[in-house]
Amino acid sequence: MLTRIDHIGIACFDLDKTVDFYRATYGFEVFHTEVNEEQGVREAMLRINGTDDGGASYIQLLEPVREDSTVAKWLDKNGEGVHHIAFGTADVDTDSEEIRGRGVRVLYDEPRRGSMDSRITFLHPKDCHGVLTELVTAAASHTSEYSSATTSH
Ligand code: MC0
Repeated sequence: MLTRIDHIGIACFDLDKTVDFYRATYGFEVFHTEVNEEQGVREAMLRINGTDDGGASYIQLLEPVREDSTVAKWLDKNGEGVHHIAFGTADVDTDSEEIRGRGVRVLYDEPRRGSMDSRITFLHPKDCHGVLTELVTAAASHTSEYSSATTSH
């Protein structure tokens, strides 16, 4: 079951400058950064809020690290902007198979590694009314980190 917005992915040309914009304009701070070589991106996760299923919601800023990455290709065509949305689920395997059974193309046979050791897959934008859609199961460590933070309040 999809229970939350995990993140909104925003493609940018210059990650550091874009992070500066989000910090100066909205006061959002970077929660996590990494390079995902498989996906060809350098990314910053700006944590917006925790959610009651133990996950969280983020803005994900994405800068390509290779000319042949999907984000580089998308930036060439569209310029900067919203690249995808991601829904959070406790079970990306089951949900992606159910959605595949409804006739939507799921891009990976098995979920792959996403930000912060999450497990991710994507749905083809042409089957989702023009929106590249990602499904995410957060790593258990991040889920428990949030749970313990909320139970202490
Ligand atoms: C492409 N299209 C999109 C789109 N990307 N539409 C909406 N949003 C997007 N982001 C459209 C194109 O405009 C085109 O439409 C058609 O889809 C085919 O696109 P293409 O430019 O020819 O590119 P393809 O077919 O080679 O690849 C598109 C595809 C690819 C969605 C399969 O981008 C993909 O595999 N994406 C999933 C992986 C990904 O995006 N990784 C980066 C984020 P027309 O009408 O012109 O035919 S990694 C990430 O986010 C991780 C780190 C995480 O969250 O943890």
